[in-house]
Amino acid sequence: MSGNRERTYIMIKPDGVQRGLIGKIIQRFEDRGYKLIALKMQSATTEHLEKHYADLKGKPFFPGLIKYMASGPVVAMVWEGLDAVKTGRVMLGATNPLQSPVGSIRGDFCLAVGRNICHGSDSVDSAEKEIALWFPEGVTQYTSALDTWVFEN
Ligand code: IDP
Ligand code: MG
Repeated sequence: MSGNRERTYIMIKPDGVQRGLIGKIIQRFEDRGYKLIALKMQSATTEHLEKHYADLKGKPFFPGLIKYMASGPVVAMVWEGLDAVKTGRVMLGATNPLQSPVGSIRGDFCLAVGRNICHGSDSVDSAEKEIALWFPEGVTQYTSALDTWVFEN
């Protein structure tokens, strides 16, 4: 089987929630064959968001980013499947929506880098850290009825 079975942390940001894009974003991951193993809506605190974006502390846009992310609830999710981290990022598009190809989530639904509606882990290592940060209670475990239709083995 090519590709690694991975988990990635995907989050719908406050603008994605307010614009009514939750269903559309989830649909794309379901349609591709990824398995949803954790999901919750949460209004994150500034402290929590500063931990999530710790790598970006010091960037000029950091205060605005935290304010944006704290401006309303987000939808936190964990998706599992082949190459979930890399393919999840491809499905999201580039950080700047104007450079995101049509067909990607950002390329289809948004325009501004500071309002780019979704987040996806950038490596397997960050995915593990982000899943632990957003889901300290753990994720679910179940066998998907689609497994044998989506995976070769
Ligand atoms: P990513 O979300 O594609 O991984 P990062 O570089 O990790 O991009 O940046 C995190 C988030 O910070 C971006 O998704 C975007 O919302 C915001 N951001 C990044 N660069 C800028 C910028 O130049 N201006 C405003 N916001 C930015
Ligand atoms: Mg990032």
